[in-house]
Parts: sequence; C-alpha cells; structure tokens
Amino acid sequence: MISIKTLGQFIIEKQADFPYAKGELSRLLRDIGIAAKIVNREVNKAGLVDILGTNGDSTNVFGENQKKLDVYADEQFISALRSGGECCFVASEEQEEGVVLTDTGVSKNAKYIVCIDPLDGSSNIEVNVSVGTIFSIYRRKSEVGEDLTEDDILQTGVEQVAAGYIIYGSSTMLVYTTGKGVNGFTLDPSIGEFCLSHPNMKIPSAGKIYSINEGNYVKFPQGIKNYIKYCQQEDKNTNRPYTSRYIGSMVADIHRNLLLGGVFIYPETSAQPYGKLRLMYECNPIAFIIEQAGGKATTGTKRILEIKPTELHQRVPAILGSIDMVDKVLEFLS
Ligand code: AHM
Ligand code: MG
Repeated sequence: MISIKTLGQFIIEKQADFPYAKGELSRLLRDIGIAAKIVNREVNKAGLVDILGTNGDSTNVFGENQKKLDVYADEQFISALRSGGECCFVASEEQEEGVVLTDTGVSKNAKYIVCIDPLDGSSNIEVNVSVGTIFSIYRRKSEVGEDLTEDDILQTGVEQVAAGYIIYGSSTMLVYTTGKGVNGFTLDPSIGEFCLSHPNMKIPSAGKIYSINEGNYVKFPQGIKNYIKYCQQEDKNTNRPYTSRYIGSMVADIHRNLLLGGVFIYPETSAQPYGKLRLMYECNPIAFIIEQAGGKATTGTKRILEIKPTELHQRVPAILGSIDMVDKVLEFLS
C-alpha cells in the first residue's frame, strides 16, 4: 500500500517546530491550502466558462455575474483568512490599502499578518499558461486588542514566519517554508488533497537556465547586459551557452529554476528604476523560499530579506536562484 502524507497531516506533525506552537500558524496554513483548492478549481475551468473579463466584472452566458479570476482569487483567500480567525491583516496586490480583519468576532485575537499576491501572472490565464499565488506570513508585534501599527504591517523579510507559493500548472503544487527547509505538495485531484511529493527541496548550487525578459534589454543596466552576453557565450568548462527560459509568470519561472537550477532576474530598467516586482508579496516570500532551499536572493546591492519596507506596494529589483549563478550576476554588476 502506498503511504501518502497530506498537507494537513504534515502541518500538524511539524507544529512543534514553531516558536509559538499553539496551532494558530498551522491553522492559518491550512486555511491558505483550502482557499488554494477553491482557486485551483476556478483556474482549471477558466477556458470553459467565460470568466475572463479583462476589466472588472462581466456577465457569462448564463447571465451570472462573473469576476476576473484575480479578483475572485483575492476574495477567496481573504474570505478563508477571515473565517479561519488567525489573521488580523491582509496586504494584497489586489487591494490599494490592506484589509483589517480584527473587526470580525472570530479574528479579534488573531496574531498573524498575511501578504499575498492572490493570482500572480494573471495575464497568462487567457493563453492557458501556469499562474500562481504567493504568500508571506508575519507575526503581529502589537498586543492583541491594540490597534495595528506600521510596525506590524511593514516588517522586514527576515521576520517572516512562513512563506509559500501555489503553482497552478500541469499539476497544482503548494510549496512552503516555515524557516526549516522547503517542502512541496502536489494536489491529487481525485482525493482533493495536497500530498507531500517534494520533501526538503534544495536548489542546485549551479545551473544553466537564465530567466529574464530580454525584450527589455536596451533598458537594462550595463552589468545585466554583460551577464546576458556571458550566458550566451560558448565555454565548455562552465557549460555555456546557458539556456534562456522565461514564462512571464514568476511562480512558474521560480519553480522550474528551483528544481533544475537557474537564475531569475527582474532588474531595474531605465523605465522602471525599482524593477517591476513587489517586495512584500512577491520578492520577500520567494526570497525566503529560495534561501531556505540553499539559494540566494538579492536586489543587486542588498539581500532582499533585509530591506525595510516603506510602503505596501513597494517594488524592488530581484535576482534570485542558484547561489553560484546569483554570485556571477553580482560580479558583473560590481
Ligand atoms: P503581475 O503581478 O501584474 O501579474 O505581474 C507580475 C508578473 C510576474 O509573475 C512575472 O515574473 C512578471 O510580472 C513578468 O513581467 P514582464 O512581462 O514585464 O516580463
Ligand atoms: Mg503579481
């Protein structure tokens, strides 16, 4: 008989690893897992129902009010966090301001802050390409019952207590860390459970995949241009030329590079001085996972996890992946 371990079982087993092991963080992770399954169901049938409004709500053939999937995903995650009762504040890519949850009875004593990109890379849905959810969890600093402050919400990446992503791909996977390694779970649709499939994930220290939107080449800093040329040059000793792979869906690009080894780069450009990706719900959680898997995550000048955020939707340049490859990019930038 095949023995499987579900996400729920795994979380309970690992509960003792958490510094405040009262089951609250376990429940929060479980709530995120449940919302992920609901979002997965909708993402999977995106091609079937006419759900792909491009601007706000739209009406489907049944006359039902349909929402854009990223708005739908946002609602699902917030609703799961609200009813789960362990989260006091959600910062979401979909919300200009964060959402305070302590006004509802069940979340009154909640101790965790969640930053989330509910459906990253959502422009890929209409062409049936993988998309993802990215999340990051912090413990609130203020006492329960007090008003939340900026110190609760704008925490540095090193203070994350957990982070993860869900990839809605050819299989749907949930990958997360609580600072004790990275574990990956694949959704078995026949039983509706995430099952441990990738225990203790490690990113290879070297690789030959570089992921960057080369269409922006002319706008890149000279060091990045030189690194791209380096990747393209032939050299037997270093296994070059490298392979260029860029999906344009961060979770999918990161997931592939995590498994195979590689570097993902979204640098600053002359048009976007801080790059495109958001610190709080894209770069920090991915950086936590990459570091926990043995890789490296930097802006080019600073470790991503050490940046003190100044605003919810702050952008930062990002270079993430296999340690040797990231170090090589840094060499070109210096
Ligand atoms: P989004 O949050 O608006 O979906 O944008 C984030 C996405 C990432 O998933 C991806 O890595 C990046 O944008 C791609 O951007 P570009 O098309 O500029 O290369
Ligand atoms: Mg995004």
